[in-house]
Amino acid sequence: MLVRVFEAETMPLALKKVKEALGPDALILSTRTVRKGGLGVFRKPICEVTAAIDSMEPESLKESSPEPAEDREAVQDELTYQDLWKQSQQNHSDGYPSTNHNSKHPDEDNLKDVRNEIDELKALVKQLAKPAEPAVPQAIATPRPQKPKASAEVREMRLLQNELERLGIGGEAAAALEQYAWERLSPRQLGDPQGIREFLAEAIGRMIHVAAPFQTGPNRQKRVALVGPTGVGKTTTIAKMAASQLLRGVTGVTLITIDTYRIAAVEQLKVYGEIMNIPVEVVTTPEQLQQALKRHRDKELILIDTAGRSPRDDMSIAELTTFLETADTENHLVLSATTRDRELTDIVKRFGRIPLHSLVFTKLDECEQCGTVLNISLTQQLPLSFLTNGQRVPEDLIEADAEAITGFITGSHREKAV
Ligand SMILES: Nc1nc2c(ncn2[C@@H]2O[C@H](COP(=O)(O)OP(=O)(O)OP(=O)(O)O)[C@@H](O)[C@H]2O)c(=O)[nH]1
Ligand SMILES: [Mg+2]
Repeated sequence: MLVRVFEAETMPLALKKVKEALGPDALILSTRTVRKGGLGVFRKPICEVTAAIDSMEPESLKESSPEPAEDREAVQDELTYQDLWKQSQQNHSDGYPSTNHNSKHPDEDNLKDVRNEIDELKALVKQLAKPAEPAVPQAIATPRPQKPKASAEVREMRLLQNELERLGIGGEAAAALEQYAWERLSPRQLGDPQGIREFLAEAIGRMIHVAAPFQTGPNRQKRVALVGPTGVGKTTTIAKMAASQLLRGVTGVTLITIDTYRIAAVEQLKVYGEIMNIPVEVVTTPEQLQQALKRHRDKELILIDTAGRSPRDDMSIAELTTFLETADTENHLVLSATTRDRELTDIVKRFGRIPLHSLVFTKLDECEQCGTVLNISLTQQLPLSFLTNGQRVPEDLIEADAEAITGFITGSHREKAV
């Protein structure tokens, strides 16, 4: 096992050094911050990473056949960072370093290597003799972290990071995409705006998690409830869902509202019911809901509208939870894509006491950036079931489909619409 200590000004840079020197399979043994140079608190903090690698994968390194000299430069451009690392190891395994090997005796290099290794081992022993430094973040301490290896300070990633920022993709989603790019793309691809856009379209498509479409049938009733904050578009989305199912030939659709607070809200749903010629039930207690469900037990699809609740009103969310528990519904949380990520996270947390099936994002037409759809779905680990992008019923409803959502996130749906 080869053990080495790496130092850098920041942890991501130290990890980058590890990756470059030992490759992607390096095992991180420890990380810590030490102060070097200067006096007391003025000493500069340095990140120190001790990493090890089991072997240098000699078999995989020998796989590629030598290319003609004139092609080498072009091929080099296409290599990922991982490939470049493997190539550098191959140079070493040949026994002749790629530069200066004519001017020095090979033994001189070997001797230097041995000295370096002794120095590194000494440093490691010294470090192990000290009391362990606490609080190494788990993501860094684990050998194969899923989260960022790439960092804001890595120059080659700047273009990708700017694009992520432009699309409103942040947090975990951005970190995962950066890492994926770091592992897959060559420096040339990372520097090509068109290549970055194509990469993102493909990678986002893979990351998006969509809920299965409605499955209804004569003997398989589906009960769907829309819950969420006030004014996000629940009632409009219910109407869009009902209309689109009717257009697909689903015959038995019933709307139920448990929006017991406002006459106007009940009227809004009744108007939609009349236009579509489908029954609308208004219930004010869980018992009434049970009776309504019984009356419509032959229907294929029951869509339940609920009153918007403030995420701060725990009582009202608890009351809604009780209501829905008795009805065995599939609960979709409706969120406006115009809300900020931090607020959305809080809303999902507060509505999370209701067993949530998926997320519906509305008002995508009002957003400059739609990255929030990916950010929230990923961090909250909830699939997407529908998106809406306008007030028209039923046209402005998009059944969640990874390609369509990717189009909204990357903005390519706008290019297509032009
Ligand atoms: N731009 C845009 N407006 C929408 C969209 N969906 C709904 N709306 C509008 O948002 C407003 C509120 O819609 P509602 O369906 O009444 O919202 P709600 O969630 O039922 O509201 P409450 O019942 O009061 O909680 C209406 O003016 C809708 O036309 C959308 O996708 N885009
Ligand atoms: Mg409503």
